[in-house]
Amino acid sequence: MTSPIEKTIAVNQDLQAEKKRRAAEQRAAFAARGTLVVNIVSSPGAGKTSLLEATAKHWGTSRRLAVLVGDIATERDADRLRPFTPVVQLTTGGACHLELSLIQQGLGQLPADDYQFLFIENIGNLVCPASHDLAEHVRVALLSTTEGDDKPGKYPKMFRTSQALVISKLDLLPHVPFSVEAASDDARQIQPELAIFSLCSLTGAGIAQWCDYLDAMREQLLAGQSSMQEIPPH
Ligand SMILES: Nc1nc2c(ncn2[C@@H]2O[C@H](COP(=O)(O)OP(=O)(O)OP(=O)(O)O)[C@@H](O)[C@H]2O)c(=O)[nH]1
Ligand SMILES: [Mg+2]
Repeated sequence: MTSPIEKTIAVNQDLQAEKKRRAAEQRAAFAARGTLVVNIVSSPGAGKTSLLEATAKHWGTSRRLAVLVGDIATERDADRLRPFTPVVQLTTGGACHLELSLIQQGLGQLPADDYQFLFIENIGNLVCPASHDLAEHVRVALLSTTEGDDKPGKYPKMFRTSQALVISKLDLLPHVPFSVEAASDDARQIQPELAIFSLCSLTGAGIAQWCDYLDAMREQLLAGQSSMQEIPPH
């Protein structure tokens, strides 16, 4: 006879398997439409919205992009992004991460479904969002120079499950004790394959290289390269 604990474990495993299946299905649907989905994660205030503003400004009308932006409360980030791109604000009312079901609701509120790039700005938090697959093709961890270069090792799951690390607020380097090399080495100890960029969203320094990376990732997606499917386990 199975014990209640065994039953609970079995139900949990079924739920996890179902979530995984749904995320894989949605990821394939995005790929079939030619949409590269980029999930940006960071602590609060690291510069996610600023990076999206800078990205949208850099590309202007040359790319079709849209943003689903998550927050616990307010439409403030959507208000900031609206002059540059179609955007839907997702508010969780308290939850510390976005889930795929909310992403799918947000998709229905976007004015089109043929974007080249769909950005998801996750809730500011280096812990919970690491455990939720939002059907993204690329997970980007953003770390700002004001947070300290020791953070990758302290929040390993976030960096292990990401494909790219963006070090932001580069303009503040002269004023803060932060080593780009130390942060990069720490992150690569956890995830050796990480692509790493340093930039400043306010001046635009490094934004062109970041945008080139996104273009290259979309090219890989369109070419159906298997590496795109290799999302590290969440
Ligand atoms: N000096 C400097 N400030 C920046 C840079 N990027 C963002 N900021 C500032 O950092 C603050 C937070 O930036 P946001 O873009 O709102 O950060 P966020 O990660 O979207 O914040 P949440 O959505 O609340 O988690 C703002 O005052 C920005 O102007 C940068 O490259 N350099
Ligand atoms: Mg924001």
